[in-house]
Amino acid sequence: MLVRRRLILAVLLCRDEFAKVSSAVMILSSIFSFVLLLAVTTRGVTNGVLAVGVRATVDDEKRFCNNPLRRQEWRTLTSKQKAQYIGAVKCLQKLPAKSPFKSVKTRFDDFQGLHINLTDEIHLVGQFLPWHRRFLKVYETSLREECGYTGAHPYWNWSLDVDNTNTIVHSPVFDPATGFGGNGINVPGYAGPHGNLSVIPGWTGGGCITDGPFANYNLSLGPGTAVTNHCLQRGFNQFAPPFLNSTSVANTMAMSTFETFRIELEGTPITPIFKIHDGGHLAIGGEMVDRYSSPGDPLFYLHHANLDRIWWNWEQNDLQTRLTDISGRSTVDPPFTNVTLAFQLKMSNLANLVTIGDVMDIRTPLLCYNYV
Ligand SMILES: [Cu+2]
Repeated sequence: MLVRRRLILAVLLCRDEFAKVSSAVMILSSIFSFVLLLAVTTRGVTNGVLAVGVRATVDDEKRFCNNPLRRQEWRTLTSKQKAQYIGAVKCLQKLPAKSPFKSVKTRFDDFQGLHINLTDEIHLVGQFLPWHRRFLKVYETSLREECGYTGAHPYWNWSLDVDNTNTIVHSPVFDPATGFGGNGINVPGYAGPHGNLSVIPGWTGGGCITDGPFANYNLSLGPGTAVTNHCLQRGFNQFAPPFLNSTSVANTMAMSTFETFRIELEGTPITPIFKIHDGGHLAIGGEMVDRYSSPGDPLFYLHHANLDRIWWNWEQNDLQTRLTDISGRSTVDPPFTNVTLAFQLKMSNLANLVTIGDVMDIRTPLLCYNYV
C-alpha cells in the first residue's frame, strides 16, 4: 500500500557526551509518495530491511546504533565477567565525586546522591521508567569509561529464583564469591531501615552484610536523606518474593497502555499491593527498601535493569504504538501536568539533559543496548 511518507534529512550533533558519537544522520524532511531512492545507511535496523523500492516504516526512519551492548542476566555471565563488573563498581566507589550533592565522596556516591536528591520527583510519576532508564545508562557508561568495564550492564531476573522456590535467598546474585554477598546480620525486631515497616511481615536480617565484596564498604549517604557513615545493610523479606514471580511479570506485560503498565509495574503506594518494582526493593530490604538511598546497594542497578528490560519487552509487543506511548503526572504533588515526550530527565552534572522521547527506544546511539 502506498502511503505518504514524511522524511527529513538532517545532521544532528549527538547530545550525549558519553556516547562518543560525533554525529548522526536523522530523517527529518518531507518527501511525499515516492519510491525510496535515497542511499541511506541503515545498519542496525531491526524491523525490516530498508531497500530501494521498499516503503519505509516509522521504525525504519529511526537511526539505530551499530553495536548495541548486550545486557545479560547475571547468572549467564562467566565468573570472570562477574568479577570484572564487581571490580568496576568497586572502582567507582574509590574515584572522587564530581557531583554537587552534599557529602558525596565517590563517583558511586554521585549516583546515589542524584537519586536521593530527585526521589520525590522521579517516582510515582510519568518519568519513573524513562528517568531510571537514563540513570542506568549513565551508570553503565561510567563503569565502562571510568573504570574499564568492557561488558554491558547485567540484570537480575528474580523470577528465575522465585518461580520454583518462593524465595530469593538462593539467588546467585547473593553469592559471596561471585556475587554481591548475602543478607545482613540478624537484628531482632528489624522492620525496615527506618523501623517503620512493621506492618509488613516476614523480615529477616536487617544489619550489615557480612560477606561478599561489599562487606566492608562504608556508605556516606543515607538512610533516607540523612548523611551518615554506615555499612551496607540488607534485610531479606520473606513476604515479598511472590510479587516477583513470572505471573506477576505476565500481569504487568498484559497492560495495554503505558498508563496502566507503569502503575502495575511500580507498585505501592499507587497500587494497593506490592508489584514487581517495589517487591524487588522489599525482598532485599535494608538500603534497598529505602526509596531515597536505595542506589547505595549495587544490586539496585541490577534490579532496575530488569525492570527496564520488562518495559522494553512491553514496548516491543507493539512498537508502532509504544515507542511514543507516555503518560503520567509530572510531579507527585499538584499542580501537575501530564508528562510528554518533551519532558526533560534531570541528571545534574552527571550527564546532559535529554528528554523522555530520547530514551523511548534503546536501539538509538544515545542508549545503544539490548537485552539477551
Ligand atoms: Cu528510584
